[in-house]
Amino acid sequence: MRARLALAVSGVVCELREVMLRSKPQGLLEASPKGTVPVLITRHGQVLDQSLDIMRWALEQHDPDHWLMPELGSLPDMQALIAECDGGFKRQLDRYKYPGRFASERVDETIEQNGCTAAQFQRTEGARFLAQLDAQLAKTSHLFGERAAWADMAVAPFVRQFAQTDQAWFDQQPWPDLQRWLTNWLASDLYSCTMDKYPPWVPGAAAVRFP
Ligand SMILES: N[C@@H](CCC(=O)N[C@@H](CS)C(=O)NCC(=O)O)C(=O)O
Repeated sequence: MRARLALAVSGVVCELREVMLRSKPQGLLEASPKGTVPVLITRHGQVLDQSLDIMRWALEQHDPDHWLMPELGSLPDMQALIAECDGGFKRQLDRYKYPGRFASERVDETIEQNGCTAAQFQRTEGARFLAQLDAQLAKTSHLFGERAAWADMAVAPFVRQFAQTDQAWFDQQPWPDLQRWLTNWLASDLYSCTMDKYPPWVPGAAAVRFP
């Protein structure tokens, strides 16, 4: 989603190959043995296999909406917020969303004493980052000013996942500005274009252009 957002806004056209994670094409694993998506191969053969690197690369080619030049703060400020998202918050999101996958992790005694599940504990931890975003969004309509920038687009997909894990709970939280920001993003054309579905790529398939 992150890669598609940046490619879409930049207008840098690529050949899109949809991957089913349970059946990864050999070419994907040859390009990037870690086998995660997204992967972007530039026309010079450079392999980018981190979504943030792909975003950055696309925006460095063409950044018509100035996502790399926020209205408030700087590029390093945005990077610091994205690092918080990709560090602690993503870890909490994964454990909240997929508690079964992390069931073998040691459950801290304090969680047990407080009578909450490990998933609820992670939700509470993740909520601190979301409250921080809400406070930032109370000042301006986007994270770094009145217009969207790179940090909004890098963080929003994970906030969406967190919200959708228990939408009723998320809707009840005292985060009106975060809720407004997420709702507006989910209603945007940019978001819709990242949600378009494509058939899984198979060798010899006709090239699919994106955006
Ligand atoms: N840090 C990487 C994480 C990429 C990642 O974990 N992608 C997931 C899908 S969203 C994946 O490919 N998982 C591999 C799998 O499930 O086999 C990035 O931001 O690009």
